[in-house]
Amino acid sequence: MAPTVHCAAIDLGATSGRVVLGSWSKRRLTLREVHRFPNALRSAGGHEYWDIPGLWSEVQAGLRAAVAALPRGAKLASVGVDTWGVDYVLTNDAGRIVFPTHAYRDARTQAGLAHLTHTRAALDRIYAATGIPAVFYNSSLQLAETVASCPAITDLATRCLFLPDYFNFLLSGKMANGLSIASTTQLLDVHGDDWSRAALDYFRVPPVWLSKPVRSGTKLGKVGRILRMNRSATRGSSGRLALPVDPLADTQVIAVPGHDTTCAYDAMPAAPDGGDIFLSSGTWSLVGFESDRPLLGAAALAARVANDRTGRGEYRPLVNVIGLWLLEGTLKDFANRPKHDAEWEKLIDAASRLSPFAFGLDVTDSAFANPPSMRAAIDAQLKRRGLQAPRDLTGYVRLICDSLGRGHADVIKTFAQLSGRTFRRILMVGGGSKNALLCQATADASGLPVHSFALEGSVVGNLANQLIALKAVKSLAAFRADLARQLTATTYTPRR
Ligand code: LFR
Repeated sequence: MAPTVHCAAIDLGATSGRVVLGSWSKRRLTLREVHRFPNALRSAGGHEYWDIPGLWSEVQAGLRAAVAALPRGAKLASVGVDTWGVDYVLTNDAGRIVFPTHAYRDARTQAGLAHLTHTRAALDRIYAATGIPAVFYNSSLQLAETVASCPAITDLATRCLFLPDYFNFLLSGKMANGLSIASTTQLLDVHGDDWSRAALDYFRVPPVWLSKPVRSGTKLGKVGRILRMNRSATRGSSGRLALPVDPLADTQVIAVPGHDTTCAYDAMPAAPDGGDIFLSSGTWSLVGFESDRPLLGAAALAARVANDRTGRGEYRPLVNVIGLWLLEGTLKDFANRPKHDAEWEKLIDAASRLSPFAFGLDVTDSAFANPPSMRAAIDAQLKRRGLQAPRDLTGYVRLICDSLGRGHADVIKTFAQLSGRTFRRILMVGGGSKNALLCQATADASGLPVHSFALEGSVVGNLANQLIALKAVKSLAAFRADLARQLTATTYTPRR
């Protein structure tokens, strides 16, 4: 019988991160969350940043916890990192950070975004070259702003490592850009698997900062070497320096799809006939499908279709809907965020019992990107439209979930029109797949059944890609078939 294979998934999200030990045995995946920690934007001087060293210390704590959770005598075969898209670390050749990492919600890209969207020819050219629409968070706009506002950076930096690339480097000592995360930048050639010269030139990004992206499954090196450098030696009673044992010395660092959304999509127990639309519901709602060709042209650009790539190079046209960021922001304003599942259920239940509003929010409103108060931003939109704001938190929850459901349905309709496909089911993973109101609203608005898997999709996809690289699983299709047998879906049937 094949031995159990143990892998660790490091999954960093904008609001929380986790390290999960995955154990694969008899074609079943067992998950054990060994470390979870909050993540947040850090503001200083009117800008937004990420605490990269802080995240690294959480990653290390998580790896130690994963090792501690292994059955006696077992080894950790590999580790893989996925993160949110677009953000990056600029380093020199030695890997030293030479510029602080801004968070993608920093308003610094607004001027570049306005310039690009008002220059029709450039907008069309960049979309034709990269398949990525102009959105405030794109790495392209962020890098352009960095180079323009701090020109000395072109002397200081020699490498641009996107977040999964950077953590892979800390773990393995190897610098590499990964394909799936590269496809979120608006700098990758949509027709190939290398950087787009046209886009690099337009945004003035030094090409030497980037290397040809590697595919998912690439083995980057062993964890041990770099962690050994980081472990602090302790002085024993004899006065001699003693290094703790290194249980990770044989652990491979495997490049999984570095983009969390790609991992989440890989975890979908999809039918092979292409009739499934995917919804990864978290901070963002990511609505898309898998395809062997990109969706390009004026209509796709107008619909803000992003032609992200899988770790294998295929396409997954997708639209970002604002997602649970709307709800999270509103909960913050009410200082009343549910603390555990039972409290969440109570709130969602109460909101489900309200009668629906006669109107929805325009979820594409750019005022929702990073407002000081989400509730105030919602109220301002409603006021502009001559509509009454909800009376209490329950009312906001109802309005937000129904509006997101409508937002999901609009995207699905556009995808059906643009691709000529007929979608038969919506597969849903991520935090929002536990939200019955959101699932039902999505089914009702789209007229399609929602199969919700209450699954941490990114973690599962991350582990799947490690298992494939380790040859413990034959292919993604084989993994999905096994996973489909293991999972039970809650199905929400459209009510009208
Ligand atoms: C989700 C996600 C989205 C990306 C957004 C910003 O976590 O990765 O796919 O568009 O974050 O990076």
